[in-house]
Amino acid sequence: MYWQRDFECMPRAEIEALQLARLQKTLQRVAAHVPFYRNAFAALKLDAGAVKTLDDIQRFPFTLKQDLRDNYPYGLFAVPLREVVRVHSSSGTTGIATVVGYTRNDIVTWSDLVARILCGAGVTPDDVVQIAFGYGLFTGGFGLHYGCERLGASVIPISAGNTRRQIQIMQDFKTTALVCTPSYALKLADVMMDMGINPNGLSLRVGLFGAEPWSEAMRQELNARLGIRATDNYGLSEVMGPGVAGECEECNGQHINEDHFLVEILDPETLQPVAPGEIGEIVITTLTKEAFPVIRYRSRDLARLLPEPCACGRTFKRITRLLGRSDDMLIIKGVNVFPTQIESSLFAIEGTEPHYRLIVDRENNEDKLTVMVEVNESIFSDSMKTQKTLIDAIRQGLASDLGVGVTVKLVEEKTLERFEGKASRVIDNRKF
Ligand code: DLL
Repeated sequence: MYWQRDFECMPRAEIEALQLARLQKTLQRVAAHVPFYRNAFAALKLDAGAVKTLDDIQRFPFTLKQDLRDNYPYGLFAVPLREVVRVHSSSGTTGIATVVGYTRNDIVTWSDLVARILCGAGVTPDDVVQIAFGYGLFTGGFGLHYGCERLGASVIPISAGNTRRQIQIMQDFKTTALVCTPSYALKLADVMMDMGINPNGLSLRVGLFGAEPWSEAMRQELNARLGIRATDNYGLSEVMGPGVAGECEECNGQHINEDHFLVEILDPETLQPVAPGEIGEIVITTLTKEAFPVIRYRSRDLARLLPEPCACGRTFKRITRLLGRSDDMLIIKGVNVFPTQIESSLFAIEGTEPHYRLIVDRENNEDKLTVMVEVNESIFSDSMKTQKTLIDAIRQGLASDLGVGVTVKLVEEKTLERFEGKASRVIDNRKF
């Protein structure tokens, strides 16, 4: 099922022609209206009007999160504030917030792009969609909300938190689609169990999860525990919010809304394109944004393009699920480790629960990674010998999957903090 078939299934040559026309327009608009871009282009003697091919984008400078901060709050807006109808902001964990704006047209586009993602995941106007993303400056709640209304589904704008009430409402209002972070979906599944509610007795059938990295193993867990088909969707506030890319019912990679975003996958070191299908950083240029266009925004997110066409009929390129942000990558004794890799390995081990924490220390000039993982009641109260066997299994599993030795600590079920928004599972105590 498609929301805007003419675009979503456009022949490749037409997509690229449309991208080029929109890119030319965007470059000219930012050069005319945003001093930051005008100056950056002038410094490199770039003529925004002289772009002839999509590859010409490679000559243009990058935009970094720091550039958004330096121009806080409205310095990169390409329209006067009177044309802006919505402002969102991402606080991040460090530094000042970044602020983004939307014109009335931007909101219409955004709603359509999110509707595409919902539709691709199998949501229809008959669905009752519970949005458990926070509503506020975060783009997740409002972004999904407008997309759902655009699609014509019935929206329950419950926002994040108040987990028992979420479940009560899910039961009473016959929610069929759940929208939240994958870690919150896991918490909902746990609390359902505590409340003695069998998810099979609910009406839930599909999950749209995003806003944080998660593993394929976590998808299988959520599918099994909630009786749903869990789909992945990707976006970032600097570029728009949710609606940049999302999975179709094939659940095998996220289609990029390429008529609105030009995506490059670059080697984060050399900043040159990686070979097709290799992992690299997602760099995005918006092609239609009015209030807040960005040129070559360095997301720091790592993924690879899936070159094969998708069975769903969409012609938009797909990215794999995200490996994570390059900032989240842990370097342990020189080995690069992503938290999602650890998650996948833990899932493969019988007896562990899908709740874990990663703690990194430096002792005697050596990195030390401690994996704290919850284990089920019976193992936790079992003999030292059983626990030691499990610890060894986890250590060996991680050593062979990651190529790095770790310390494993088993903790009792339900002792690690649960998340209602984006999970934060890594504590890095190293001083750099
Ligand atoms: O998280 C937008 C969003 C809301 C996307 C709801 C999907 C659903 P930010 O708060 O600006 O915006 O955070 C963006 O979150 O750069 C990624 O690192 C991460 N992220 C978003 N979606 C995914 C995903 C929203 N599906 C940052 N998988 C991005 C992995 C994701 N990471």
